[in-house]
Amino acid sequence: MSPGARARIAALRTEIAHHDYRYYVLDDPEIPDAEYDRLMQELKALEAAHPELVTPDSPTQRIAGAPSAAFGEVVHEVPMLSLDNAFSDEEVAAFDRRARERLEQAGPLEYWAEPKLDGLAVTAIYRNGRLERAATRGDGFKGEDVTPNVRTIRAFPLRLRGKAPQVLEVRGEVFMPLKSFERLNREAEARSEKTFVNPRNAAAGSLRQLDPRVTAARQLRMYCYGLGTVRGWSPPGRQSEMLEALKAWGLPVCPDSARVRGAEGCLRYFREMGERRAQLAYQIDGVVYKLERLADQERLGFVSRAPRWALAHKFPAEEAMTRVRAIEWQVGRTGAVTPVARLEPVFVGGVTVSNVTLHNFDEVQRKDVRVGDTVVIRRAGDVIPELVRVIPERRAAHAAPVELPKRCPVCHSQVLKPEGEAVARCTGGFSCPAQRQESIRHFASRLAMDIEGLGEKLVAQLVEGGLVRSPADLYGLTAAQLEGLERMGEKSGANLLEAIERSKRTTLARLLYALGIREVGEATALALARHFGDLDALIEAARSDPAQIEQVPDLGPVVAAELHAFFAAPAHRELIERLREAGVSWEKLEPRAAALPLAGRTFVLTGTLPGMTRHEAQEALSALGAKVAGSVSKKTNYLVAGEASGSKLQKARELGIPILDEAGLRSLLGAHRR
Ligand code: D41
Repeated sequence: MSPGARARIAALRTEIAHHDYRYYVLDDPEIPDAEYDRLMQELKALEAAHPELVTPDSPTQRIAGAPSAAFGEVVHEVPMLSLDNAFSDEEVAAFDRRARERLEQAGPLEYWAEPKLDGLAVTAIYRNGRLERAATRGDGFKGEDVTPNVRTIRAFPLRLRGKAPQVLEVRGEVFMPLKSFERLNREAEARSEKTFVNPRNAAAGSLRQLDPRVTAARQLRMYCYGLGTVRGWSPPGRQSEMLEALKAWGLPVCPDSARVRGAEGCLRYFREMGERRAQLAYQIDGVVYKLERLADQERLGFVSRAPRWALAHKFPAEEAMTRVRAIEWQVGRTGAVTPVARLEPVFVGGVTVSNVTLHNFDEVQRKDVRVGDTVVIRRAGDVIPELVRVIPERRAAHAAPVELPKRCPVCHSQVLKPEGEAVARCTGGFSCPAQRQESIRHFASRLAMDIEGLGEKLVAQLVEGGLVRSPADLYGLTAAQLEGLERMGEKSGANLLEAIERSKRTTLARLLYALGIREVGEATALALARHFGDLDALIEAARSDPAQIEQVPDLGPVVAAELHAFFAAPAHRELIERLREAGVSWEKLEPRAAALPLAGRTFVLTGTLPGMTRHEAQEALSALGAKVAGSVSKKTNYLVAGEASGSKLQKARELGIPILDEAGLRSLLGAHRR
């Protein structure tokens, strides 16, 4: 036996005991659940390889959850089982196959599928219809008596409706809806009190209160999913019927559960809930499948602590722990100097994350992120990964606070952060290669001059090689110059020159947007173009009478000031001259042209479009005057649905609202865009 294993086992046990204490006693976990699970898995594996080292006090030998001495102990007459976990489709298929084999069933089995609520399991005993006692699950055999607290939860009826059995023990999950959780944390923050890291800990913390009045104020909910001891009633033969009976007695059950067929039906339900997850009022961490027929459940029975007839299918963990390797500063098109944390790559929410933006220096200070820190990274759904918090317990003694660089990491010009503003900026302007590169990339981008094939890497090469300093230089590039670039063949060089040539015929709105004037997004550029009709009229107004710009619908003094400053700079006027000389041209419009083509129309976006970000779609639509709303209603004119569209798509179908895919959206935009 290796002495390393013995030491590691001891270290893991100590560490797990520490986290059990933080989690169960203090309600204040230090690390994400996935990290705790990893420690437990490692310990289990080591003990499996060295059975002689297993001791009765190892955390693997019990499910943690020592009842706190403050609460009375309740022994569960029928133990509260745990659930086996699956993390992949294959595991679900294997679960279904085993069940079919044991039941000797050839056809598909019926399952009851329900969301796996992220709360805490509670059991409640009704005697002759009255709530007598409620307890937490604890270790499955004994839990804590939380009767006075549970009595305050309005979701728990104090009396059952109708004719109730002599004894009815119901089991379910107590949880805190997301809205209540957010409100609780907002209020705690306002009072400078500690906040809860997630709704489950908030629910646990609220239920395990010595003062039930605190519980009463916390808006806890419960959904029932099972039974314990029952006397004077024979439960019906199906899971769904059993839940119907509970409902009839006035007990809350989850409305989002469904009957499904076979492993395929289970997996379809899993994906559907994955899509709906972000819109649910409560937090879930997966779904649970249960054999629908009670007779089948009884035949399968259970192994050690978990039934063979149920399975929890978990979503990939949304939070994971990793280390900050470095904090770097990136310089954007407008000179904004943005901190980015470089991470030890970590798998979270289904992807590997190695960078997260920290947005700005204030954010770095607020979160107090330092190089070398252990941090929690979160990636929920398709949302951009974020750094949630630092784990201060794991900080090295010598870690120094991050400072805002005094000089631009690219051009070494001064970095300034005006008082009261969050954004620090490089003052190098067009002399800064980073700003140059970003503004050229923006100039060429799809919604700007739309130069196909001029991507990030190519722009970097052109700028670094000194071939392009200003967007106008693009129009002077030659085949010979392009030939010298990496990965640039004769054909792709010719294609690029052709794309550059094509971009010369453009619209005023595109050109204005392409110039990258601060505060001038696509919608503003279009409004300006329509209002002024031509560039010279706009420049004249911006320079001599910026108040005229405020005449444009929806534009105010901020845009006016930015336009004034932009066109006052000789370098910018020279750029425009050079673009014109190179042959960039656009059609003059009648000033103050008619209302925008999509004015008065409301669009809703859902799911991901394959070739367009949500932001791009939104900008393009609002540039044409359309309103983009967040939810589908009778007032919605079109739903734009990408991949993985969920409940919005369903609702739009129900309401008979026209549905566009990306191609449909593009043709609609194309029909109106000049
Ligand atoms: O929503 C849940 N968290 C949930 C938990 C659920 N929907 N069903 C569950 N079913 C069971 C069995 C099958 C053992 C009656 C559960 C749990 N157990 C459970 N909760 C905590 C430990 C086990």
